[in-house]
Amino acid sequence: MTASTPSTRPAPSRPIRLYRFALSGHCHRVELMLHLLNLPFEAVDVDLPAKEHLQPPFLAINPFGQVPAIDDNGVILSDSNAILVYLASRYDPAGTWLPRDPAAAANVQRWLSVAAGDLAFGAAAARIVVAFKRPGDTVDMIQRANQLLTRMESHLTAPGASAFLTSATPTIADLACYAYLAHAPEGNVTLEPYPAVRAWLARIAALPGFVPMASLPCGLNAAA
Ligand SMILES: N[C@@H](CCC(=O)N[C@@H](CS)C(=O)NCC(=O)O)C(=O)O
Repeated sequence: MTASTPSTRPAPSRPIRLYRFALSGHCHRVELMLHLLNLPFEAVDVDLPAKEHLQPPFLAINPFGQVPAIDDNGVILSDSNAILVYLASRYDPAGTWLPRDPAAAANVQRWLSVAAGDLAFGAAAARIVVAFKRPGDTVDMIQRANQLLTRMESHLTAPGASAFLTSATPTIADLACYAYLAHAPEGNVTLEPYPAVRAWLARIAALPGFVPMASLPCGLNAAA
């Protein structure tokens, strides 16, 4: 491409179908990526309380019976982090959201693993118990969430720390970690002791095209 060639970004030939549950942080990270990349999509709400995700039509899309999943003109994918990798690789050829440099890509992957590990079993799990009245003892979950938040606070305030988790510009690592931390108070996890984490969350929320996940009036967000 020469300097005079207009830059063209690949676009789907038809809107991407996103199977989601609107109160799921796993789904939110995918929906956020679609918005930030300005990709056309249609949301298909899967009724988790009615167990629609365990019925044959949805199991044909994701045999694991979980949202999110996408159908991009016949490319059917599930697992939120895998979908983020796909969308960034397919529709962001500049590599802004998923760098190609080996070390930079590995640093992004490291945070995707955090999102699927400490975050999922900590803050996200506590929110599920509190918000959706699932059985479970939140003590260990909240402790795990605070351990992660303490580590993130150190990471974001270390000498030479960047504005986002892995670089000066946001990547899919930031999107994967955003929703369940922004909504951690709904699971009785306070963000009060973590000013750098709160500032990082605010930087993500200020990105052009950002869309929030709906807040739930539970946990620390419950009306006093
Ligand atoms: N590893 C999966 C986890 C997705 C997940 O846990 N989805 C939840 C909603 S937040 C779900 O579909 N739960 C239904 C179930 O597991 O029965 C991902 O990253 O997409």
